[in-house]
Amino acid sequence: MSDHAPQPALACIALGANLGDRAASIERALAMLDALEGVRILRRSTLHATAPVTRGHDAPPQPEYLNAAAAIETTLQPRALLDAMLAIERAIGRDRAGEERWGPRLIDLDLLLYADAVIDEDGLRVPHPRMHERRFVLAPLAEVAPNETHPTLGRRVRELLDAIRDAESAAGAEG
Ligand code: A4P
Ligand code: MG
Repeated sequence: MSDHAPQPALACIALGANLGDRAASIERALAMLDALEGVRILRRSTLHATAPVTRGHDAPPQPEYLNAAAAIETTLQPRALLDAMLAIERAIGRDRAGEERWGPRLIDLDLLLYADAVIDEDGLRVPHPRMHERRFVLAPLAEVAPNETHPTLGRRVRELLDAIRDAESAAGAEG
């Protein structure tokens, strides 16, 4: 009998852009993801216009972002998937050496979730360590994977998004 193909895993990816033709960069990144051997996009979100989040960071003023998310099925292992994502960022023209952290970018791809994996290695952390506190990540993600459970917080994506909304409206009510 021949080798079994590896069982595909469900993974979730965030996309963000705030320079250049942002929608085109996101569409191109999605097309390149789907074209990868061992990756199939199951669902993609709409494009969300979001104010740049720079809270707590000494960052210069930035243009508005477009953010999106995709749910994929993949036979790539997490490290190989992240490497492929970083290659897509480079292909779309992101020059990491020439940009500041938290600064504007042509395209940013973050690996949010990979099945129920919890990974904390050099250059690879899954779930993405800041995903649960970011509306610009969770709102698109909730369109494509509302019932995925964050493996360390034990809460579904839509519950994480609701928690942010509640916190924001409580803060708004305080004035
Ligand atoms: N890395 C480790 N784990 C991961 C992972 N799960 N996904 C490593 C992606 N990368 C991961 O990434 C730095 C290194 O993290 C990668 O080389 C990879 O080996 P990066 O994308 O260059 O770093 P960054 O994006 O400058 O910093 P950071 O902290 O990842 O920023 P974020 O979290 O990507 O946030 N506001 C709005 N409205 N919308 C946005 O999209 N994005 C950011 C950047 C800030 N504000 C924003 C938005
Ligand atoms: Mg990033």
